[in-house]
Amino acid sequence: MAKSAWNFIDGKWQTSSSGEIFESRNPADQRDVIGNYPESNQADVEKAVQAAEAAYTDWRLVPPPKRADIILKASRILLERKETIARLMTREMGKVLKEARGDVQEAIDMAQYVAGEGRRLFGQTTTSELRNKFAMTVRMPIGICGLITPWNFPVAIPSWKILPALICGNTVVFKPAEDTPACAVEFVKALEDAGLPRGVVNMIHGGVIAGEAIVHHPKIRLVSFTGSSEVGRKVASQCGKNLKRCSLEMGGKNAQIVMEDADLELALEGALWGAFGTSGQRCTATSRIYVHQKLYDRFRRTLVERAKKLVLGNGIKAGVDVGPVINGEQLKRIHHYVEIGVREGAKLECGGRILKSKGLERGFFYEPTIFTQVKPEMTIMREEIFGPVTCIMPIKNFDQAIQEVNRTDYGLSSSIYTHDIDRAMKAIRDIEAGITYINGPTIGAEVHLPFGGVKCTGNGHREAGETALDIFSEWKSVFIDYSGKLQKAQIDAD
Ligand code: UN1
Repeated sequence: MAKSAWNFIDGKWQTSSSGEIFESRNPADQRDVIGNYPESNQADVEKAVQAAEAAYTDWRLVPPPKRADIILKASRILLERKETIARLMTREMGKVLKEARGDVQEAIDMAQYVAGEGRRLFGQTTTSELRNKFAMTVRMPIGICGLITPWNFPVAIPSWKILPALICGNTVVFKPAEDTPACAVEFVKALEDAGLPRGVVNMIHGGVIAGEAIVHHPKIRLVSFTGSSEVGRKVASQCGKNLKRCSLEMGGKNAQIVMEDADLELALEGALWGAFGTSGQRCTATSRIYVHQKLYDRFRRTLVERAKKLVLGNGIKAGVDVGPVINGEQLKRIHHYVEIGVREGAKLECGGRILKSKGLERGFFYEPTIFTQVKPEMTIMREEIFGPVTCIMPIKNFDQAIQEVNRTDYGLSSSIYTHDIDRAMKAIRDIEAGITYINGPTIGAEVHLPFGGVKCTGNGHREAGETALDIFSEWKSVFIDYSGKLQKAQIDAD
């Protein structure tokens, strides 16, 4: 049964003034309608901003440990509802149930981590160059934050943005992806049920119109966006014009290196999980694999064998390894990339087809796909595909591997399988990426460490970890002079 839900503004669930709605449907079976959601417009964003502005007056003064109490309560609520939300997530965006549980767990972890910050939010105390003077730094909230999130981690990523924003004392206008409104509703409900005061988090459903209204709104002082580089660039330039703070987390073209001394079995398991987990729809997904020539044939053969055995299907069913991709447009886009790969001369080792076999005909299923005989300049080796497609290329030595890994516009995640400590250390030093795994796949970052990337992956910020606080707060330097006279810094004494 389709349910309708609404925007959440000033603590009230309400429809959009546009009167228009959009549907959320199950990508594994398009007959299954999850619900109808309002297509919001500028007027809705305006209302949300007004609510966020009014709520900010008091929220910024709530002691951070009290803000943390609410966040911790939300984590308990999410834990109680973990199974229900995970099932809804599999239904709404397709990832297999185990991974959907992981997505909710990531939000629980983030809530627990952020709640701890309520009793930290450390600044510095330091010396002064003058007598009887004290100096320190404190974090200040920024104001109203506009948070725009993607569909691939429909609960985890909203938690990465909303919770650090809240602990710092900001209020929020949140626009979840149009493909996953139901999951976003569940996350916001957990905050509502945890006792978050009205207006502190406001949620607006919708697409480009709502998103642009958020980015353009003069009272929204910060925009945090996770999504494609194409949209990210637009967000950044608009924010640049208005001198708004803007934090971006965009694409990846993440690579795994397998050296000749690697544990082959471990490297294979990692590659299979990194490339095809979440149907390759993670910004951290493994889309390039560089294997030492000594292991190349065995690695290639076994990975292809195993990829062929992966079971595609509705992620709610036990035994299914790979769910559908998010929607028809994305399915076409993935296939288009595969066609380009073939045209440019890469060898399709397996996959490469949209699957319409029995039981899958009403969903968006793409076969796990592996290319070999690839060249660095090929489109499939350069552009982010965001689907179950990976490329394997042989390398002669470590130096070549590092060079190839860095030959990309992106720099999110990376991995090397080796037992050579010197090489591992050099990889940590020389790979241009925000995340490097030693003997682990490119996916699976933990919430208490900074998350983000270099080059075109981001714009210098890091979500998660303590660094998230730097996105959502401003520093103030404070000088307290208790000398009772005018003291002049930098001026030579008479
Ligand atoms: C993303 O794909 O945008 O590191 C986030 C990982 C997950 C988060 C991925 N913890 O793979």
